Amino acid sequence: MNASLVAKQFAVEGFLVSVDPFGSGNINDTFRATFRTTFSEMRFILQRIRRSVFPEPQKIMRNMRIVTDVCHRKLQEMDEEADRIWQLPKIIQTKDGQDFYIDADGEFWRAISNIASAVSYEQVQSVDHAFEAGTVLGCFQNLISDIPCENLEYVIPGFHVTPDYLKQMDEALKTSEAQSLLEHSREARACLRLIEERRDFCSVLEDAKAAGKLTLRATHGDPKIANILIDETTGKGTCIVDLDTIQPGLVHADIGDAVRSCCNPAGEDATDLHSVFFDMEMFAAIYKGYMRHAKKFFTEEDHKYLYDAVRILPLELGLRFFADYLAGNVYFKTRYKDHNLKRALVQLRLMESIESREQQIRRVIG
Ligand code: GN1
Ligand code: MG
Repeated sequence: MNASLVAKQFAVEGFLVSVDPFGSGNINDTFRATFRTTFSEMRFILQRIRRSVFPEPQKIMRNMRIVTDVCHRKLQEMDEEADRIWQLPKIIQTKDGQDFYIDADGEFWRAISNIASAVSYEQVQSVDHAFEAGTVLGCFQNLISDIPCENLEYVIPGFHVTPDYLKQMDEALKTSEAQSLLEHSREARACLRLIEERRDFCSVLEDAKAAGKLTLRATHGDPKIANILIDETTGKGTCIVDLDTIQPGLVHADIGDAVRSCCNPAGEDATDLHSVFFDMEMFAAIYKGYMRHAKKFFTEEDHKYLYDAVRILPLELGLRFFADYLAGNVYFKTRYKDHNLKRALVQLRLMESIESREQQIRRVIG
């Protein structure tokens, strides 16, 4: 069903003016719908959820309902002492009171409120921007830190379980298609070598979890810089969006992911690998912003694994892109041939840059 027809299924007043593609997600299809009445205009975000990635999309909405209810209540209580207005999307229900809509083709759609007067950037803009990104993630994690994991669903089983991605790569490598890709591409062989050299390291966070050193908490799952919105007027962080991947996990995956995205000023889609490096100034800033709030729930053990988190997330994402390249680009949307291979190379280059700065990074972490 097309997005305009679907938009009209949600409980929004007025006349549908437009539905346009929105954002730059790699998985779901996102649109922004605008409705108008004689006296007002209402915009909301409409998304078609990729069933091959999210096997049970209802679970996304159950988690989102729990998390947004908790956060909205706390944010309202916080108003007095807060240094800014925090925002967080609200679920917009269908006309018959459901949190999602399933169309005639069986496609799963949901609508959430639009965040007012805020912008997002694909790449970090400044040290202040990095600080704000850290502040927003830390604040969000703190808000959800008392939600019991038992209350949350696993929307993507194995999400951010790095050794599972190794298994996916190993499976893909068994196919003749993947072997042929390797045979014909020096870059693909370089990727594989960089990953193989770190095979043992891939289980560092999972081992710490199994040993009881790190515990599961409610996590965002995808706090990349583009998912953190900045208030157009004040320049302060105001919101974290893309709440699809909320599920029990390690806060390390969140902070590692935010760092890998924020401290690479060349961005995920850099075409010149020489432009990719780990920016220490950005790291110091995002870390400082993050700890403002995260210190309220961070333990000593959490602290010990921070460097590993910073190192493993670009490795993990590089591995995910590379495994998808080998498997024929079935998970991430791609815009050109070998896009996933190029993306993998960027992440692995970033990882090497992190490794070469290990001592500096550890000094900042303290
Ligand atoms: C995907 O679709 P998007 O852009 O929100 C991916 C993240 C990656 C990200 C890299 C569910 O997120 O894990 O970090 O691409 N989301 C999922 O850009 O796999
Ligand atoms: Mg996402």
